Amino acid sequence: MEKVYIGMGSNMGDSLSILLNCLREMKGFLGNLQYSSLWQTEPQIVKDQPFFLNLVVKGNFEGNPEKLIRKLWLLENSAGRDRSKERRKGPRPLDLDILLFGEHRIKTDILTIPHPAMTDRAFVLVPLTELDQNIKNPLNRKNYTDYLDSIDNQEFFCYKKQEDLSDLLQNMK
Ligand code: PH2
Ligand code: MG
Ligand code: MG
Repeated sequence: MEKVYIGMGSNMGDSLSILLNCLREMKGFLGNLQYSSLWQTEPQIVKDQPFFLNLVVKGNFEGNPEKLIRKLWLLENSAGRDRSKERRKGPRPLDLDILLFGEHRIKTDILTIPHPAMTDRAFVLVPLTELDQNIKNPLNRKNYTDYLDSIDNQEFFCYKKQEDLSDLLQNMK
């Protein structure tokens, strides 16, 4: 069993419902699921697209990283994502990225873990460090909170606090 961190994002369709549904589904294969607050974040890389909703979850996963990414792809698909029709780094109804898989360093055709871009993205680092102040980059032992200092301005706002998300999830049952 490994402790995994997954970045979640959406900026197409009813993003809040899509993310809540996805959280509910992930409880089926991630033990002791915990999540950050939900943040509204300025689009990065491709700037001319709507703001995103982003959060980070952590949980315990039984199986290898390929098994996990295949489960995440199924969830992306069921939220209406069609990679063949979308712009690279552009709008998407659901994006699920494995950020960390225990302390493993992984490079295969389909996966690079730790996620190579996470260290310069406030929309990942803010929710990640909200969940855990003390996690370190397995590549260099640097604490992820330290990367936040060197990030230039990226606008983001708290959209739902952790406790409000948990109320919303409770009410779905
Ligand atoms: N995802 C992207 C590109 N840009 N910007 C924000 N704020 N949040 C994202 O999740 C995001 C992005 C491609 O995956
Ligand atoms: Mg992504
Ligand atoms: Mg992705």
